Amino acid sequence: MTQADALTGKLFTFEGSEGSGKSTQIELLADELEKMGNEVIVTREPGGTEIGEEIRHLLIHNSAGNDMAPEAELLLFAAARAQLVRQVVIPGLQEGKVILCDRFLDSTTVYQGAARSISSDPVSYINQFAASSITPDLTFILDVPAEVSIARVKRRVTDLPDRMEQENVDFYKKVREGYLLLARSLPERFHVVDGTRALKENQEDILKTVLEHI
Ligand code: T5A
Repeated sequence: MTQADALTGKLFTFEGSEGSGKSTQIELLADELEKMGNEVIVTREPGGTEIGEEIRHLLIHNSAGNDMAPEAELLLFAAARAQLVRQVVIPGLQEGKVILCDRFLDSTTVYQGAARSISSDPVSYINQFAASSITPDLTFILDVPAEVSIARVKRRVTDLPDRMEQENVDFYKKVREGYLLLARSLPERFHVVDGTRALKENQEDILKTVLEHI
């Protein structure tokens, strides 16, 4: 862990494109870890705090968001993260808890950086500032082809239109490539999981890997 020694907990983050299976695996993992006696916090980005959930609504479900400039989008994701880190992540790590976070700063690197083409310097600086330089102990990337993402998202029924899910296949391909590039550049932090495998197989892989870190 890169943060100060007083932070005795662990932060595991889950990344990947829409429908890749992050939430499903987080839920399964949280159950297992709690049964083993760990104190677990499950949270998500954007969201996880009252302020973050309001920002989430603005980013994802608000129709006015269709005209949002990529730079405004970047700063709103960062604002939600800044709140989550200070209100949930740092206190949880100080209390020795295991935090499972559905998306974190790598989502910004990939979606706003690689897929929306904002240059890497501001993305990287804003990420570090928002996350107070907190780095996950380990990040799982649930990797699925763009077509699988789109098919899974289409199966889901929601009553609100989701702006981010209306992106085309090229966008999802850029997201996937962005994650795989990150994983190649920092192999010690990333663990890539084939999101098209059976749920149980991935559940066992993720649990085994987490147990090696706690
Ligand atoms: N975003 C976010 C940014 O652009 N920048 C940022 O900095 C941040 C933090 C978040 C959006 O915001 C963007 C990225 C996103 O576009 P969201 O609604 O939170 O939006 O979307 P996701 O995080 O992608 O959540 P999803 O629910 O879409 O995907 P999950 O959690 O990966 O998938 P899950 O577990 O819900 O599974 C989807 C379906 O697939 C099935 C499940 O049963 C479910 O039906 N499934 C499988 N089916 C077969 N085999 C498997 N192995 C399966 N695993 C799951």
